[in-house]
Amino acid sequence: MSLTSRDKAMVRSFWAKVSGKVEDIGSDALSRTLVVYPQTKTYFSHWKDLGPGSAPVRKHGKTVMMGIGEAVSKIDDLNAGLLTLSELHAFQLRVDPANFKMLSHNILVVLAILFPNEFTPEAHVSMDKFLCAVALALSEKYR
Ligand code: HNI
Repeated sequence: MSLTSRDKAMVRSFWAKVSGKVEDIGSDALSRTLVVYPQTKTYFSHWKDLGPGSAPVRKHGKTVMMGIGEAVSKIDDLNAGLLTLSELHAFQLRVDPANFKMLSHNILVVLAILFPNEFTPEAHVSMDKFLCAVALALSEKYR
């Protein structure tokens, strides 16, 4: 299930269309993740307000999506490109890698809602594969 050159081209061109909205995408995706999979809240219990669209959720949602943008730029070698982030999530934050799938799912849902015209079936397939590859690269340091 590796990314083909067509997938990579699709991800890059889709990202170019949506990356100006990283804060909205990240805020909505993280808000949904915390509501739909409430077990994810344990990692953010130090925040004052975990409600949808709250200030910390917006801020962190943007941070996560900037990480996704970084991954787009390192799409040819995600394992090397995301090494530091993988170490952070594995050893310091101790995030169970199962959570990456939940967030990825919500990122896709939000992209479909916010960009119905750009989110073609082809863009959907390639973004899904890309987010899976990102999750795998982030899980690399757990083993
Ligand atoms: Ni994640 C911090 C990127 C998934 C919990 N995370 C970050 C940072 C980036 C980032 C970037 C900031 C790093 C720094 O400070 O140097 N996280 C990503 C990406 C994904 C992801 C690209 C996957 C798509 N993170 C998750 C998931 C969880 C998660 C699924 C838990 C459910 N991340 C955290 C926590 C922090 C964090 C917790 C620290 C935040 C804080 O403010 O304490």
